[in-house]
Amino acid sequence: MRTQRIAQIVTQTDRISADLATLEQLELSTAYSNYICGGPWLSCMLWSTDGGAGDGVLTHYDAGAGARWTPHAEALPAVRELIERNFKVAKLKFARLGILRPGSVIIPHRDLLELDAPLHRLHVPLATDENCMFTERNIVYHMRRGDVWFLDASDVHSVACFSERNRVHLILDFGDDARPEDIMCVPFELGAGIAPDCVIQRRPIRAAEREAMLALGEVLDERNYRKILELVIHQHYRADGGENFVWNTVLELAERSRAHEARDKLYEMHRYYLMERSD
Ligand code: YCP
Ligand code: CO
Repeated sequence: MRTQRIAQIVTQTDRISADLATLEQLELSTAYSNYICGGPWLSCMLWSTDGGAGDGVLTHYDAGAGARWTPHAEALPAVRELIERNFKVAKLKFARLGILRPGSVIIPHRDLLELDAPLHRLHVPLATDENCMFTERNIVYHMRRGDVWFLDASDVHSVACFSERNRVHLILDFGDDARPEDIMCVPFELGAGIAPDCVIQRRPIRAAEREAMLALGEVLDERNYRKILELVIHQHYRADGGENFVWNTVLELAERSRAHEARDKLYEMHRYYLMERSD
């Protein structure tokens, strides 16, 4: 199934706002923060395959123990009700809240590489604004509050939170065997992909900007390679540099540089985020 908005639901209520305030008080997981530049990725597991809140890493939960609510769900009753009212939990494996802090970006990556069986992933933005952006391949788009999105997480994606406030998404993972009627309480139509009204148009990148990025190879070293990657990701959200701009640019600037240690680290990261990983 391709990435697309499949429905819209009510997410803006005082009780949800109260839950989002409570969320700040809970002990959150920092798992997957290595995917982020400029801050942590915080998550709160609400439903898992073994009922434990766990450490937030999907491969660390017991797959056959009986999926159910975690203790965190009790602290967030409105979010729990939102899930129960709109989604069918029979094939639900994980439900979690993911928080991205202002100024953070997610490195372009593919998910699920480390899982034995693929998942069907949905995103429901609970707190977001027009300065929060998603990228799939080279399409930059908004997921608006109250939208329910199906996300093909096996495709390369990236995120930016340039809002002044936290971006909070509810992320639901259903088993590979879930059919559309096993996912939502109301039937939904599958469409053709990311609707044009969600897409953010970027101007083409200027040649001088591209050169400026590649010239960063001159200062690249083993201390700043993540910062340089972050800068290139920021540029991708400003202007369209073409398919695979971020990874092509960092690997090319690394090739041009004499910083062999940093170059090798970037190649290792590229492999981990896009091709192969076991954890
Ligand atoms: C995402 N993928 O793309 C998640 C968040 C990193 C892995 C954390 O939203
Ligand atoms: Co992801």
